[in-house]
Amino acid sequence: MAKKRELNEYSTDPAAQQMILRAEELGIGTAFTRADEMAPCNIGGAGMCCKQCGMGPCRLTKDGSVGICGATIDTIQARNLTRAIAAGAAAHSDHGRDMAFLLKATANKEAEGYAIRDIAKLRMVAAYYDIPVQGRSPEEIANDLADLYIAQYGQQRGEIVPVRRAPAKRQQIWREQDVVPRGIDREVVECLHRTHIGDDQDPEHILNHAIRTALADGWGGSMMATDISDILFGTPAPILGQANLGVIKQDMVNVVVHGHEPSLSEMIVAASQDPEIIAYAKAAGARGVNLSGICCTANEILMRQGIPAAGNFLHQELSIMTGAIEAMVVDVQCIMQALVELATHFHTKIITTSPKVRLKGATHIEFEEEHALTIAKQILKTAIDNFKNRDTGKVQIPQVKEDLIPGFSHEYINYMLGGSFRASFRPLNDAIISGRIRGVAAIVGCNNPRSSQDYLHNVVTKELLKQDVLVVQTGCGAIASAKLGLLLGEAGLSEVGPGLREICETVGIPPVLHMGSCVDNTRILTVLTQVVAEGGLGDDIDQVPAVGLAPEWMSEKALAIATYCVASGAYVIFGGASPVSGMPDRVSDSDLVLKYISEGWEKKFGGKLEFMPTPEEMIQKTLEHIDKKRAALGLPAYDPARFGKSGDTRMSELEKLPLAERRAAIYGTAAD
Ligand code: SF4
Ligand code: MSK
Repeated sequence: MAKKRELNEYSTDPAAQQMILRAEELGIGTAFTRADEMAPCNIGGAGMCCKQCGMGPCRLTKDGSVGICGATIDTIQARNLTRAIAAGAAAHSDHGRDMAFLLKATANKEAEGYAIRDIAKLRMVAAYYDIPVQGRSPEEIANDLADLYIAQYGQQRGEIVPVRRAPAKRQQIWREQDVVPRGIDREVVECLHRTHIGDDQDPEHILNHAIRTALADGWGGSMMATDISDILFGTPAPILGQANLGVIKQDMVNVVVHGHEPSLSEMIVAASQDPEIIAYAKAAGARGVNLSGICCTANEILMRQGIPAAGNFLHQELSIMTGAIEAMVVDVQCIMQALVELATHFHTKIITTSPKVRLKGATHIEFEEEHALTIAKQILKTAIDNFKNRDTGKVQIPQVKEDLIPGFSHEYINYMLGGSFRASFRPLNDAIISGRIRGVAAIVGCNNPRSSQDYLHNVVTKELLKQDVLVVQTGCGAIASAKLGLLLGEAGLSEVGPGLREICETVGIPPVLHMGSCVDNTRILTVLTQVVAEGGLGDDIDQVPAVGLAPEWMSEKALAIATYCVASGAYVIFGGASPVSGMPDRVSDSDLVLKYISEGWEKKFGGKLEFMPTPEEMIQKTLEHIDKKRAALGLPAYDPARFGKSGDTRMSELEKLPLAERRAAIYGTAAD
C-alpha cells in the first residue's frame, strides 16, 4: 500500500490543497496520488538501464557489470542523458520552426487574423543578420527573416546564424571545442545516430555532442521562437495580471488554454473579445467567456495580454476539478494524458488542436493558420455550447488568487533601466558592481509531483531575495512566485535584502522579474550577453555573478535548457533526482558522467550542471558561486550593512522626524 503524504507535502499552494482534498472526496486520482502509487525505478532513475536494442534492456546493477554489447555504465548514462537533451531540444526547436512558418504565412497574408505587431523588433532582429531594412515594408523584411530562420533547420554545414549574437569570446570557445551547431535538425538527428547500438561509445565524446545539440536549441530554435513570438504578438512589457485557480469565474464560460504555443491562444484571446462570441455566450446564459492559461501558454498570453494564469504544470488537473471549466484547449508539451479520464467526471471538453498531439477520447479541432480566427471562434462556440452541461452542484472554485506584473523582456529591462533615450544596462551592472545586487539567479522550470508543488521554488527564491540576489524567472517557476505575490511591485519588498530593495524602489520593479515561457530562457542569455557588453563584469557570460536553478525540474526540455546554459558559461543547479546519479553505494564505479557534466564541462565552457536534493544546499552553492565570481572580478565583497538607507526606507524614516530634524537630515541645516 502506497504511503499517502500530508497535504502540505503535495503542495504548498492553498488553492491546490483545496482541490487535492476535493479529488480525495470524489475518489479521483491525480498526479499527486499517482506519484505516491508509482515508486520511481531506482535503476532507470539513476541512468543505469539501457534499452537501446533488442538484446536488452540491460540493467547494470553490479560493480563493473556491462551490457550484453559490452556498454559500460558511463556510456549508458551518457547516451540516456544525451537522448533526453535531444528530445528537449527537438520540442523547443520544432515550436520555433512552426513560428517561422507562421511568420512567413503572415508576411504573405496567408494567415487569417495575424499581423506583424512589433515592427521595431522585426527590424532589430533583421539587422543582426544583415537583412536590409531601409525602405522595405515589414512584410518584405519578415519574409526574408522567415526564410533565413526556416533554413537554419535543414542547414548541413557552417554555423547557425543566431550564435553570432553571443559574446565574441563565447563564440570562440564554441569554435575551439567544435560545438557550434551546423543545423538544428542535423544536431538532433546526430544525437540519435550516435546513441544507437554500436555507435559512439566514449561518454565524453557523446556528451560533447549533447552540448552542440543543446546550443542548437538555446542559440537556435528557442531563440528564434522568442524572436518571432515578439514580432507577431508584441514584445512583452509590464502588464497587470492574476494567477491561481481563483481566476476561474462561476458565472462565465471558462476556457483554459494549456501547452506552449502562442499562435492559437493569441487568436483565442482575440476571438473571446469578438462581439459575436460575447453575444453567443450571453445567449447561453453566461456573462461572457473567461479565458485563463496553464503552463507556458499561460505565460505567453499573460505577459502580452494580461490574461490570467490558472496555474502551473500541476494545476492542469486541479483546474478541471473546479467543475467550472467548459473546455481545456491544449496544443503541445506538458499535457497529461490523465486529463481525458479526469474530464469524464465533469462536463469539461478536452480539445486538442495540434496536428502533432492527439489524446484518445478528446475532441480534435485542428489549428490551421489560414483559418486561425475562424477556428478559434469554433473552439469558443464548442465551449459555450457545453456551458449548459455544467453541474452546478459539482462546482468548487478556490477563492485564491494573486495579482502580478509579468512582462520583463530583455527590451523592457533595457528601457526601464535607462529610459527611451538612453536605454542601457549600465544601472544594473553598476548595482552588481557596487554590491547592492549581490548577483542574479534565474529560477526556472517545472513542477514535479515527487516534491511538494512550489515549495522548492519558493523557499529558494525567498532566501536568495533576502541575500540581495535579483531573481528572474520563466515557465512554471514564474507562476509559483506569482501565486505567492512576489511578482508585484512593492509586495514582498519587506522580505528583500537592503541593497536589492533600494534598486527595486528606485527603478520601480518587483524583486522577481517574470521573463516568459520556457523557450524564453533565451531572453536570459541575451540579457547576460548585454550585461557583458555593457562592461565592468568581465568579457564573457561565465564571469558574471549569476546562477541558473530548476528546483522542481521534470521535463527533457529542462535538461536541454540546463545544457545550453552550461555551454553558455552558467552554473546550473537542479533540484530533485539526478538522471545520472548511479547507485549511491557505487559512486566510484559510476560517477564519470556525474563528474564530467560538472568539472569536465566547467573546464571546457566555464559552466557546470549539478543536482542537489535540498534547498539549503541549492542556496548555499548559489551564494558561494556568486561570491566566487565577484571576487574573481575584483568586486567588493558582499556587505548588506552598506545599503538600505536610501529609497523608500529612508523616506519613511525621515517622515517620522519633526520638521526641523528632517530638514537637518536632508540639507545638513535646520534653517529655512
Ligand atoms: Fe544492452 Fe548494449 Fe543493447 Fe543497451 S545497446 S540494451 S547495453 S546490448
Ligand atoms: S510548462 S516544461 S512544466 S516549465 Fe513550459 Fe512548466 Fe516545465 Fe512544462
